[in-house]
Amino acid sequence: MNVAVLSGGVGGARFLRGLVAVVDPGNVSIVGNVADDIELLGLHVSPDLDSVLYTLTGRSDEEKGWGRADESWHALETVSELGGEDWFRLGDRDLGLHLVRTELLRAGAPLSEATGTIARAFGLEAQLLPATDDPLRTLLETPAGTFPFQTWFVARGHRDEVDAVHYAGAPEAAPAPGVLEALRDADVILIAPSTPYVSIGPILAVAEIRAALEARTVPCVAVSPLVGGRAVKGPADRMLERLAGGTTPAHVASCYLGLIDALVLDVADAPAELPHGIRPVVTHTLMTDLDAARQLAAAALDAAGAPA
Ligand code: FO1
Repeated sequence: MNVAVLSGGVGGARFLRGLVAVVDPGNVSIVGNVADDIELLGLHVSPDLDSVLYTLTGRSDEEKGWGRADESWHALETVSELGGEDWFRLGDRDLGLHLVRTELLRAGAPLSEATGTIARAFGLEAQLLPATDDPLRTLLETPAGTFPFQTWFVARGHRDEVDAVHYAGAPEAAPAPGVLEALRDADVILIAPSTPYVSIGPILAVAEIRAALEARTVPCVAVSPLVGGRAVKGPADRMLERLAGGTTPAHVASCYLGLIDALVLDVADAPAELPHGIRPVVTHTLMTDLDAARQLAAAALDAAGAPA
């Protein structure tokens, strides 16, 4: 059974770790968000792809959910001493990956090729695909101004309320090689429990990816990132409140109209009435450990009529 998953960073990575425990990782294709990528200290950083890569290859910092386990920060200390940009914390081990990725990109490789090279070297069994090789960036319009994603999220601690989200570059962005094939060959398509506006939204802003989902002939199931109307971590609840008008499962589903057949939601959010015939599937969605993530992935596959 082939499974294609649209995924953001931390929450998506945790879900994917459960998924590859219940289906053959070789049959899993991950379409990852790249709209919060950032150029920093001359390096190209792809936080969401890296969170997935580190998590699935056992290298991630479990507590933070991003960056490497057993990390040290000597390079960043030097950056600070020299008055360089140190607000976005790049650890020594993490920096090694950014050096290699940036070198590959400078030599002319598209991001998808660089990602494939790095993923193979790290022993990733699933296929990790950036949604696009083209420049695609999330911009947050707030009362304090319009900010690139990491400026809003990290530098400003996502304190500013968001009035609108823009995906710069989306009209010109084409799916990266392999993305449409993965969606076409999938028996099931899943949308990971990532923030709809800033993690999944940019992937769906690539017109050919959205069209592929609209034209799907196989089930597509999304997993809500909310538990009891609250985000487990991050700004998903505040964004849904402000941009969709609330944080019920119906508000989450409204982000995926025409794209999903079922929404997996937490017991704390049940019962739920969903629009457009989207089927609610109620389970425990909090991924406290690997077993919980495995059960959530199994529930999503079950909801798609494709039990693991
Ligand atoms: N998140 C933070 O809150 N602060 C950081 O300094 C930070 C650095 C960082 C470095 C590499 C990386 O891959 C991720 C990093 N993140 C950091 C997480 C990142 O901002 C978010 O996880 C995603 O972009 C949101 O999905």
